[in-house]
Amino acid sequence: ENNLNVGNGDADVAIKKKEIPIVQGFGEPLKPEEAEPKDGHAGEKDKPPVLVKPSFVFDSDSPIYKKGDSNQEGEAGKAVKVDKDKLSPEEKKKYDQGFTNNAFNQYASDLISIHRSLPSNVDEECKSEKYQSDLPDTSVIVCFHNEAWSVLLRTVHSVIERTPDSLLKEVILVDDFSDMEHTKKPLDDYMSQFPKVRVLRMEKREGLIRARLRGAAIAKGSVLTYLDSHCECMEGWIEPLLDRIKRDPTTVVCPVIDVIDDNTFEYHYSKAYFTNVGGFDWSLQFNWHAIPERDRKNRKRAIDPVRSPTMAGGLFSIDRAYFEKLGTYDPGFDIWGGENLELSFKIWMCGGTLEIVPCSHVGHIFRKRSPYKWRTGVNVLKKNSVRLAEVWLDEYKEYYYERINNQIGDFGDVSLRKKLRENLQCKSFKWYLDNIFPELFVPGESIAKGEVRNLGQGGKCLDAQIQRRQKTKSLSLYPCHGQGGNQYWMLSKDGEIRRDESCVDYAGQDVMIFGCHGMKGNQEWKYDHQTGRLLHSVTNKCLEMSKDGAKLLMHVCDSSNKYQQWRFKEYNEE
Ligand code: LR7
Ligand code: MN
Repeated sequence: ENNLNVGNGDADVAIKKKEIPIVQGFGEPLKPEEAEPKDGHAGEKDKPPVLVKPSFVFDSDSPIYKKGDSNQEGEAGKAVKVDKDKLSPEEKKKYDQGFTNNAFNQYASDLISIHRSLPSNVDEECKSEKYQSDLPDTSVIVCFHNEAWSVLLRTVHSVIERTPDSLLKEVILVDDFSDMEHTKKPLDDYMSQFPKVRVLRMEKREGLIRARLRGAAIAKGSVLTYLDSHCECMEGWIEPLLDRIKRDPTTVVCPVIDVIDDNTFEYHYSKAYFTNVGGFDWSLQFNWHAIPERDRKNRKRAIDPVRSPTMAGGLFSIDRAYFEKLGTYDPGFDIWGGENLELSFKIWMCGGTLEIVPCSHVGHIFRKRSPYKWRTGVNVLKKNSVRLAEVWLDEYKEYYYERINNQIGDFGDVSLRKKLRENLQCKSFKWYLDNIFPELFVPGESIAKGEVRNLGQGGKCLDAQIQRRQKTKSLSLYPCHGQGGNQYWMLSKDGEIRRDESCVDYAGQDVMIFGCHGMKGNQEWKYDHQTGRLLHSVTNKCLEMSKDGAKLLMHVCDSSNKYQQWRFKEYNEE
């Protein structure tokens, strides 16, 4: 079962981990098609799909093994539209099975050449960029657990075909104990034609992080480049990355991660102008946000590398010796998650630099759910995050623990990791926040925090499950569960009732959740700890729970009305 819950697995405090990464501003998702008008390739949806054999049968006659001619499905990164209704019952079954097994449209991928071409509308300025000669070579390490055949092969081919031979030391495929048939002998047989590709197998399911460490242990390139197993590298992807590392081996670099649509496999090239950087929130989730003003000012061109507080995790290059010096990853991290923040914090706190390089592009299939098994009985992600917090967050770890209701559980032994931090003489987490990520809202700066309980009869708590892809949603009431999660709020000095980058907002209709804009207005509330009143400044109305506890109302303030009285779990006297 998938353990993506915060807290002790209560469904009400579940958070969603997936999101489209193209985000402009905090919590303001920008869909790829809004970023730029599409150079219309509509009108192709009625083409009947070319049928291929089941994807684990290697059949060199299948069109997907040939270099596509320009009108083959998906060429130039175009969308493949399969009309499911027109498929035979047998094909339909295959189609559904593809989604079930992978959480993306495997059926569509199986129609696309594993050598397909990608869009050519790349940033003009990148075309004329010059990189140093004698760049260091790299090992490309791809870990996978049950990756679809055509998708895995397309990942590998995009690396082999679009990395200059002199820069590609090897490709290391680490099979994290897959059980799908095609990942065994068929994969070995197929890859045996490429002297640079090595397939490494884990003897048991280790999870992504230990699989990556195993890959690193045998790698010979002077740089390590990690990719997920469902990527497509664009022409010219590696040079801009290696160039930065050659200038300074303590610079760790990420490409721009373009979205490959999980349904149509359309490749959405994201122009340099829209480059985002990584952040995180206090549930220790990675997120994207716009380049902050202070960096924007210093940039001459949109294609200049930009500092990023964190990395998404999957796609980056690092000097091999530097990775070792930093103590690689915490080998106590299981299955998935947390390692991206561990490495990010470590890079900055221990003297390195983390950058996103706008002229390097790699596509990644973003999924809405995790298709494979995690572990049963443990909240893996939480355990990884607690280890991370214990070692790197100093006193700030409490803010994460509040979010999981202090149920930190058994996180194992972290003494070696603490020793590592000591030996490297890394800076404090406070230094990191002050200097690298000053944009982050720190709960300590808040006046009140925790659950917000109504004192009327049957008093409920303010509750919202906030997914970043949703632009707006209404604030609701729910029986208080005392788990933090979706009922955790902070009252900022500016009168915002917020969780991370989301604020309670009233514009005259329903009480909503919006991205915080920092301009007070509809997001300014005055809380009176004595009376429990939550007054909305602009409208002069008070937040009220309806008598039946079903909904939130905004009414004329009435100090005798219990239903207008609220209690934050924690209040800090000035
Ligand atoms: O047990 C496992 N063993 C594995 O080898 C579980 C997963 N894996 C492999 C898997 O096959 C895949 O290649 O690990 C890779 C990552 O897993 P995904 O693709 O299911 O998850 P993801 O894309 O959401 O993963 C993101 O977060 C992870 C946290 O541990 C890693 O850092 C991934 O590398 C990261 N992916 C990216 O950064 C791509 C951009 C996503 C964003 C934002
Ligand atoms: Mn992935």
